[in-house]
Amino acid sequence: MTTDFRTSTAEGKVNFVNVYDLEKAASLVIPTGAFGYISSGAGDMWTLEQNTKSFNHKVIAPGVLRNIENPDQSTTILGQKISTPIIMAPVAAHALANVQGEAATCKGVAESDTIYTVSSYAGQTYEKMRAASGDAPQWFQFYMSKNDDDNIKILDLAVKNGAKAIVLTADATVGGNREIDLRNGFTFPIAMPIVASYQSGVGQTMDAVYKSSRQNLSYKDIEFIQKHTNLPVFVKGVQTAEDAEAVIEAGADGIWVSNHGGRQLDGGRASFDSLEEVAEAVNKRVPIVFDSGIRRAQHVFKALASGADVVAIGRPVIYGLALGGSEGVKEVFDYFKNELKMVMQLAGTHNIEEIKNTKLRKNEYM
Ligand code: PYR
Repeated sequence: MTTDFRTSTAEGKVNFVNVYDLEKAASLVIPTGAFGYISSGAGDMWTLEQNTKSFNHKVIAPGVLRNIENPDQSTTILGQKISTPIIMAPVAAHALANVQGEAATCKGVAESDTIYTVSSYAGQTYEKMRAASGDAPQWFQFYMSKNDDDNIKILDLAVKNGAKAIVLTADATVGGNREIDLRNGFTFPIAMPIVASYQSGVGQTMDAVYKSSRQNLSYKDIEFIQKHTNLPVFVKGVQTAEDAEAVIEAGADGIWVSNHGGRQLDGGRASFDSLEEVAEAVNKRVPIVFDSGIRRAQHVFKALASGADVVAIGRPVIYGLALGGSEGVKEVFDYFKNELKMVMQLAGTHNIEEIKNTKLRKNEYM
Protein backbone atom coordinates (compact mmCIF):
# COMPACT_ATOMS: atom_id res chain seq x y z
CA MET A 1 0.00 0.00 0.00
CA THR A 2 1.07 3.56 -0.60
CA THR A 3 1.56 5.56 2.58
CA ASP A 4 -0.86 8.39 1.73
CA PHE A 5 -3.94 6.16 1.61
CA ARG A 6 -5.77 6.08 4.96
CA THR A 7 -8.82 3.99 5.67
CA SER A 8 -10.62 2.35 8.57
CA THR A 9 -8.66 0.49 11.24
CA ALA A 10 -11.80 -0.77 13.03
CA GLU A 11 -12.00 -4.16 14.78
CA GLY A 12 -14.97 -5.13 16.93
CA LYS A 13 -18.71 -5.44 17.11
CA VAL A 14 -20.66 -3.22 14.68
CA ASN A 15 -24.32 -3.53 15.80
CA PHE A 16 -26.36 -2.81 12.70
CA VAL A 17 -30.04 -3.38 11.95
CA ASN A 18 -29.79 -4.17 8.24
CA VAL A 19 -27.39 -4.05 5.29
CA TYR A 20 -28.73 -0.72 4.04
CA ASP A 21 -27.83 0.89 7.39
CA LEU A 22 -24.48 -0.89 7.27
CA GLU A 23 -23.72 0.61 3.86
CA LYS A 24 -24.52 4.14 5.10
CA ALA A 25 -22.29 3.68 8.13
CA ALA A 26 -19.47 2.26 5.97
CA SER A 27 -19.64 5.29 3.67
CA LEU A 28 -18.53 7.40 6.66
CA VAL A 29 -15.36 5.41 7.38
CA ILE A 30 -14.15 4.45 3.89
CA PRO A 31 -12.48 7.30 1.91
CA THR A 32 -14.72 8.76 -0.84
CA GLY A 33 -12.84 7.36 -3.85
CA ALA A 34 -12.61 3.87 -2.39
CA PHE A 35 -16.25 3.87 -1.24
CA GLY A 36 -17.36 5.04 -4.69
CA TYR A 37 -15.39 2.20 -6.29
CA ILE A 38 -16.80 -0.43 -3.92
CA SER A 39 -20.44 0.65 -3.81
CA SER A 40 -21.16 1.90 -7.31
CA GLY A 41 -22.16 0.23 -10.54
CA ALA A 42 -21.78 1.00 -14.23
CA GLY A 43 -23.40 3.83 -16.21
CA ASP A 44 -26.81 4.87 -14.91
CA MET A 45 -26.54 2.09 -12.31
CA TRP A 46 -29.91 0.80 -13.53
CA THR A 47 -28.74 -2.81 -13.53
CA LEU A 48 -27.18 -2.37 -10.08
CA GLU A 49 -30.55 -1.17 -8.78
CA GLN A 50 -32.55 -3.90 -10.54
CA ASN A 51 -30.29 -6.57 -9.04
CA THR A 52 -31.91 -6.04 -5.64
CA LYS A 53 -35.37 -4.92 -6.86
CA SER A 54 -35.78 -7.98 -9.09
CA PHE A 55 -36.13 -10.32 -6.11
CA ASN A 56 -39.64 -8.86 -5.89
CA HIS A 57 -40.50 -10.42 -9.24
CA LYS A 58 -41.25 -13.61 -7.31
CA VAL A 59 -42.90 -14.04 -3.91
CA ILE A 60 -42.75 -16.70 -1.22
CA ALA A 61 -45.99 -18.58 -0.49
CA PRO A 62 -45.44 -19.85 3.09
CA GLY A 63 -46.37 -23.29 4.36
CA VAL A 64 -47.85 -23.67 7.89
CA LEU A 65 -48.10 -26.25 10.73
CA ARG A 66 -44.78 -27.88 9.89
CA ASN A 67 -42.87 -27.91 13.18
CA ILE A 68 -40.17 -25.48 12.15
CA GLU A 69 -38.48 -25.12 15.54
CA ASN A 70 -34.95 -25.95 14.36
CA PRO A 71 -34.33 -25.41 10.66
CA ASP A 72 -30.97 -26.62 9.35
CA GLN A 73 -29.26 -24.27 6.89
CA SER A 74 -26.06 -26.26 6.48
CA THR A 75 -25.37 -27.54 2.99
CA THR A 76 -22.72 -29.18 0.84
CA ILE A 77 -21.09 -27.92 -2.34
CA LEU A 78 -18.42 -29.83 -4.28
CA GLY A 79 -18.34 -32.25 -1.34
CA GLN A 80 -17.60 -29.44 1.14
CA LYS A 81 -19.97 -29.11 4.09
CA ILE A 82 -20.64 -25.47 5.06
CA SER A 83 -22.77 -23.94 7.83
CA THR A 84 -24.90 -21.84 5.47
CA PRO A 85 -25.58 -21.59 1.72
CA ILE A 86 -23.94 -18.15 1.75
CA ILE A 87 -20.29 -17.86 0.68
CA MET A 88 -17.86 -14.95 0.20
CA ALA A 89 -17.76 -13.54 -3.33
CA PRO A 90 -14.45 -12.52 -4.90
CA VAL A 91 -13.79 -8.82 -4.23
CA ALA A 92 -10.60 -6.87 -5.08
CA ALA A 93 -8.38 -4.99 -2.63
CA HIS A 94 -10.10 -5.30 0.77
CA ALA A 95 -7.59 -2.85 2.27
CA LEU A 96 -9.60 -0.11 0.58
CA ALA A 97 -12.13 -0.71 3.37
CA ASN A 98 -9.94 -1.69 6.33
CA VAL A 99 -6.15 -1.60 6.76
CA GLN A 100 -6.28 -5.24 7.87
CA GLY A 101 -7.28 -6.18 4.31
CA GLU A 102 -8.13 -9.71 3.16
CA ALA A 103 -6.62 -11.36 6.24
CA ALA A 104 -9.44 -9.99 8.42
CA THR A 105 -12.09 -11.06 5.90
CA CYS A 106 -10.53 -14.54 5.67
CA LYS A 107 -10.64 -14.83 9.47
CA GLY A 108 -14.28 -13.71 9.71
CA VAL A 109 -15.34 -16.04 6.89
CA ALA A 110 -13.42 -19.00 8.35
CA GLU A 111 -15.13 -18.37 11.71
CA SER A 112 -18.45 -18.35 9.89
CA ASP A 113 -17.68 -21.84 8.61
CA THR A 114 -18.19 -21.09 4.95
CA ILE A 115 -16.18 -20.68 1.73
CA TYR A 116 -13.95 -17.69 0.93
CA THR A 117 -13.28 -16.87 -2.72
CA VAL A 118 -9.80 -15.37 -3.17
CA SER A 119 -9.79 -12.58 -5.79
CA SER A 120 -7.01 -12.45 -8.37
CA TYR A 121 -6.87 -8.78 -7.41
CA ALA A 122 -6.40 -9.42 -3.69
CA GLY A 123 -4.14 -6.85 -2.05
CA GLN A 124 -2.41 -9.42 0.15
CA THR A 125 -0.33 -12.52 -0.32
CA TYR A 126 -1.64 -16.04 0.28
CA GLU A 127 0.70 -16.27 3.29
CA LYS A 128 -1.20 -13.49 5.07
CA MET A 129 -4.61 -14.81 4.02
CA ARG A 130 -3.79 -18.40 5.00
CA ALA A 131 -2.29 -17.32 8.33
CA ALA A 132 -5.69 -15.82 9.13
CA SER A 133 -7.94 -18.52 7.69
CA GLY A 134 -6.02 -21.68 8.60
CA ASP A 135 -7.17 -24.48 6.32
CA ALA A 136 -10.75 -23.17 5.91
CA PRO A 137 -12.06 -23.84 2.40
CA GLN A 138 -11.08 -21.38 -0.30
CA TRP A 139 -11.81 -21.08 -4.00
CA PHE A 140 -9.73 -18.96 -6.37
CA GLN A 141 -11.28 -16.43 -8.73
CA PHE A 142 -9.19 -16.16 -11.86
CA TYR A 143 -8.65 -13.16 -14.12
CA MET A 144 -6.47 -14.63 -16.83
CA SER A 145 -3.30 -12.96 -18.04
CA LYS A 146 -2.71 -12.56 -21.77
CA ASN A 147 0.33 -14.76 -21.18
CA ASP A 148 -0.08 -18.48 -20.43
CA ASP A 149 3.21 -18.76 -18.50
CA ASP A 150 1.78 -16.22 -16.05
CA ASN A 151 -1.47 -18.16 -15.96
CA ILE A 152 0.27 -21.40 -15.06
CA LYS A 153 2.23 -19.68 -12.27
CA ILE A 154 -0.95 -18.08 -10.86
CA LEU A 155 -2.83 -21.38 -10.97
CA ASP A 156 0.10 -23.26 -9.39
CA LEU A 157 0.04 -20.75 -6.52
CA ALA A 158 -3.70 -21.27 -6.02
CA VAL A 159 -3.26 -25.05 -5.94
CA LYS A 160 -0.29 -24.78 -3.58
CA ASN A 161 -2.42 -22.70 -1.23
CA GLY A 162 -5.20 -25.22 -1.13
CA ALA A 163 -7.80 -23.83 -3.56
CA LYS A 164 -10.69 -26.28 -3.90
CA ALA A 165 -12.08 -24.78 -7.11
CA ILE A 166 -11.19 -22.20 -9.74
CA VAL A 167 -13.73 -19.54 -10.70
CA LEU A 168 -13.06 -18.26 -14.22
CA THR A 169 -14.46 -14.74 -14.37
CA ALA A 170 -15.96 -14.24 -17.79
CA ASP A 171 -18.08 -11.16 -17.14
CA ALA A 172 -15.27 -8.63 -16.80
CA THR A 173 -12.96 -8.87 -19.80
CA VAL A 174 -13.01 -5.08 -20.05
CA GLY A 175 -14.08 -2.53 -17.45
CA GLY A 176 -17.69 -1.33 -17.20
CA ASN A 177 -18.44 2.39 -17.41
CA ARG A 178 -17.54 3.32 -13.84
CA GLU A 179 -18.44 7.00 -13.91
CA ILE A 180 -18.09 7.51 -10.17
CA ASP A 181 -14.45 6.39 -10.39
CA LEU A 182 -13.87 8.88 -13.23
CA ARG A 183 -15.47 11.67 -11.22
CA ASN A 184 -13.39 10.79 -8.15
CA GLY A 185 -10.21 10.22 -10.18
CA PHE A 186 -9.98 6.85 -8.42
CA THR A 187 -6.88 4.71 -8.90
CA PHE A 188 -5.80 1.71 -6.83
CA PRO A 189 -3.55 2.61 -3.90
CA ILE A 190 -2.87 -1.09 -3.28
CA ALA A 191 -0.62 -3.59 -5.06
CA MET A 192 -1.95 -6.93 -6.34
CA PRO A 193 0.61 -9.59 -5.37
CA ILE A 194 -1.17 -12.62 -6.86
CA VAL A 195 -1.14 -11.18 -10.40
CA ALA A 196 2.05 -9.12 -9.95
CA SER A 197 3.61 -10.87 -12.97
CA TYR A 198 1.23 -8.98 -15.27
CA GLN A 199 -0.36 -6.25 -13.16
CA SER A 200 1.19 -3.91 -10.57
CA GLY A 201 -2.12 -2.48 -9.35
CA VAL A 202 -0.78 0.63 -7.63
CA GLY A 203 -1.83 3.87 -9.34
CA GLN A 204 -3.90 1.99 -11.94
CA THR A 205 -7.46 2.76 -12.95
CA MET A 206 -9.82 -0.21 -13.00
CA ASP A 207 -9.96 0.16 -16.77
CA ALA A 208 -6.17 -0.25 -17.01
CA VAL A 209 -6.28 -3.25 -14.67
CA TYR A 210 -8.87 -4.99 -16.84
CA LYS A 211 -7.04 -4.12 -20.06
CA SER A 212 -3.92 -5.85 -18.75
CA SER A 213 -5.87 -9.09 -18.37
CA ARG A 214 -7.00 -11.38 -21.18
CA GLN A 215 -9.77 -10.27 -23.49
CA ASN A 216 -9.85 -13.25 -25.84
CA LEU A 217 -11.27 -15.73 -23.35
CA SER A 218 -12.73 -18.82 -24.95
CA TYR A 219 -14.27 -22.19 -24.09
CA LYS A 220 -10.77 -23.71 -24.37
CA ASP A 221 -9.71 -21.86 -21.22
CA ILE A 222 -11.91 -24.18 -19.13
CA GLU A 223 -9.88 -27.20 -20.21
CA PHE A 224 -6.61 -25.27 -19.82
CA ILE A 225 -7.44 -24.55 -16.17
CA GLN A 226 -8.62 -28.10 -15.48
CA LYS A 227 -5.47 -29.52 -17.05
CA HIS A 228 -3.16 -27.33 -14.98
CA THR A 229 -4.96 -27.68 -11.65
CA ASN A 230 -7.03 -30.85 -11.62
CA LEU A 231 -9.65 -28.73 -9.89
CA PRO A 232 -13.31 -28.10 -10.69
CA VAL A 233 -13.87 -24.95 -12.76
CA PHE A 234 -16.85 -22.62 -12.37
CA VAL A 235 -17.57 -20.15 -15.16
CA LYS A 236 -18.70 -16.87 -13.59
CA GLY A 237 -20.94 -14.47 -15.47
CA VAL A 238 -23.36 -16.89 -17.12
CA GLN A 239 -26.75 -15.21 -17.66
CA THR A 240 -28.48 -17.19 -20.40
CA ALA A 241 -29.58 -20.77 -21.08
CA GLU A 242 -27.47 -20.78 -24.25
CA ASP A 243 -24.28 -19.88 -22.37
CA ALA A 244 -25.06 -22.39 -19.63
CA GLU A 245 -25.43 -25.13 -22.23
CA ALA A 246 -22.25 -24.07 -24.06
CA VAL A 247 -20.01 -23.94 -21.00
CA ILE A 248 -21.28 -27.30 -19.71
CA GLU A 249 -20.62 -28.73 -23.17
CA ALA A 250 -17.08 -27.27 -22.92
CA GLY A 251 -16.58 -29.18 -19.66
CA ALA A 252 -17.31 -26.63 -16.90
CA ASP A 253 -17.87 -28.23 -13.49
CA GLY A 254 -20.08 -25.42 -12.22
CA ILE A 255 -21.99 -22.33 -13.31
CA TRP A 256 -21.83 -19.00 -11.49
CA VAL A 257 -24.78 -16.77 -12.37
CA SER A 258 -23.70 -13.15 -11.97
CA ASN A 259 -23.70 -9.76 -13.63
CA HIS A 260 -20.69 -8.74 -11.55
CA GLY A 261 -22.77 -6.79 -9.06
CA GLY A 262 -24.09 -4.43 -11.74
CA ARG A 263 -20.55 -3.12 -12.25
CA GLN A 264 -20.13 -4.15 -15.86
CA LEU A 265 -22.96 -4.06 -18.44
CA ASP A 266 -25.47 -1.41 -17.45
CA GLY A 267 -28.77 -2.08 -19.20
CA GLY A 268 -28.25 -5.82 -18.77
CA ARG A 269 -30.87 -7.86 -16.98
CA ALA A 270 -30.87 -8.30 -13.24
CA SER A 271 -28.93 -11.36 -12.14
CA PHE A 272 -31.96 -12.87 -10.34
CA ASP A 273 -34.02 -12.61 -13.53
CA SER A 274 -31.44 -14.82 -15.31
CA LEU A 275 -31.35 -17.51 -12.68
CA GLU A 276 -34.45 -19.58 -13.43
CA GLU A 277 -33.65 -19.76 -17.15
CA VAL A 278 -30.07 -20.85 -16.43
CA ALA A 279 -31.14 -23.38 -13.79
CA GLU A 280 -33.65 -24.96 -16.18
CA ALA A 281 -30.93 -25.35 -18.80
CA VAL A 282 -28.43 -26.73 -16.28
CA ASN A 283 -31.03 -29.18 -14.97
CA LYS A 284 -28.88 -30.16 -11.96
CA ARG A 285 -25.96 -31.41 -14.13
CA VAL A 286 -23.53 -29.10 -12.28
CA PRO A 287 -23.81 -26.88 -9.17
CA ILE A 288 -24.95 -23.27 -9.52
CA VAL A 289 -23.60 -20.33 -7.52
CA PHE A 290 -25.59 -17.10 -7.67
CA ASP A 291 -24.54 -13.52 -6.88
CA SER A 292 -25.44 -9.86 -7.43
CA GLY A 293 -27.89 -7.86 -5.37
CA ILE A 294 -28.42 -9.95 -2.23
CA ARG A 295 -29.13 -7.68 0.74
CA ARG A 296 -31.57 -9.81 2.72
CA ALA A 297 -32.11 -13.46 3.58
CA GLN A 298 -35.41 -13.53 1.68
CA HIS A 299 -33.21 -12.86 -1.39
CA VAL A 300 -31.06 -15.87 -0.45
CA PHE A 301 -34.23 -17.98 -0.07
CA LYS A 302 -35.60 -16.85 -3.45
CA ALA A 303 -32.28 -17.55 -5.20
CA LEU A 304 -32.13 -21.08 -3.78
CA ALA A 305 -35.79 -21.67 -4.70
CA SER A 306 -34.96 -20.49 -8.24
CA GLY A 307 -32.15 -22.96 -8.81
CA ALA A 308 -29.01 -21.77 -6.98
CA ASP A 309 -27.13 -24.26 -4.79
CA VAL A 310 -25.31 -21.53 -2.89
CA VAL A 311 -25.19 -17.73 -3.11
CA ALA A 312 -22.25 -15.34 -2.77
CA ILE A 313 -22.26 -11.93 -1.09
CA GLY A 314 -19.62 -9.23 -1.58
CA ARG A 315 -20.37 -5.59 -0.73
CA PRO A 316 -22.19 -6.32 2.59
CA VAL A 317 -19.14 -8.21 3.85
CA ILE A 318 -16.79 -5.40 2.80
CA TYR A 319 -18.96 -2.93 4.74
CA GLY A 320 -18.78 -5.19 7.79
CA LEU A 321 -15.01 -5.34 7.32
CA ALA A 322 -14.78 -1.54 7.17
CA LEU A 323 -16.76 -1.09 10.37
CA GLY A 324 -15.60 -4.04 12.43
CA GLY A 325 -12.68 -5.92 10.83
CA SER A 326 -12.89 -9.71 11.18
CA GLU A 327 -15.62 -9.39 13.84
CA GLY A 328 -17.64 -7.19 11.50
CA VAL A 329 -17.27 -9.78 8.74
CA LYS A 330 -18.52 -12.55 11.03
CA GLU A 331 -21.36 -10.31 12.19
CA VAL A 332 -22.52 -9.87 8.58
CA PHE A 333 -22.61 -13.65 8.08
CA ASP A 334 -24.40 -14.02 11.45
CA TYR A 335 -26.93 -11.41 10.36
CA PHE A 336 -27.71 -13.33 7.17
CA LYS A 337 -27.78 -16.67 9.02
CA ASN A 338 -30.18 -15.37 11.68
CA GLU A 339 -32.44 -13.80 9.10
CA LEU A 340 -32.36 -16.92 6.92
CA LYS A 341 -33.35 -19.01 9.92
CA MET A 342 -36.35 -16.74 10.46
CA VAL A 343 -37.32 -16.76 6.75
CA MET A 344 -37.05 -20.57 6.69
CA GLN A 345 -39.28 -20.82 9.77
CA LEU A 346 -41.87 -18.38 8.47
CA ALA A 347 -41.89 -20.04 5.06
CA GLY A 348 -42.28 -23.50 6.63
CA THR A 349 -39.01 -25.03 5.39
CA HIS A 350 -36.69 -27.26 7.44
CA ASN A 351 -33.57 -27.44 5.32
CA ILE A 352 -31.89 -26.27 2.12
CA GLU A 353 -33.33 -29.10 0.06
CA GLU A 354 -36.83 -27.98 1.02
CA ILE A 355 -36.02 -24.38 0.07
CA LYS A 356 -34.78 -25.62 -3.31
CA ASN A 357 -38.07 -27.50 -3.79
CA THR A 358 -40.20 -24.49 -2.84
CA LYS A 359 -42.32 -23.15 -5.67
CA LEU A 360 -42.17 -19.35 -5.66
CA ARG A 361 -45.22 -17.53 -7.03
CA LYS A 362 -45.27 -14.73 -9.59
CA ASN A 363 -45.66 -11.27 -8.06
CA GLU A 364 -49.27 -10.33 -8.95
CA TYR A 365 -48.86 -6.76 -7.71
CA MET A 366 -46.35 -5.44 -10.25
C1 PYR B 1 -14.38 -4.96 -9.92
O1 PYR B 1 -13.95 -3.83 -9.71
O2 PYR B 1 -15.57 -5.16 -10.16
C2 PYR B 1 -13.49 -6.09 -9.94
O3 PYR B 1 -13.92 -7.19 -10.16
C3 PYR B 1 -12.08 -5.90 -9.74
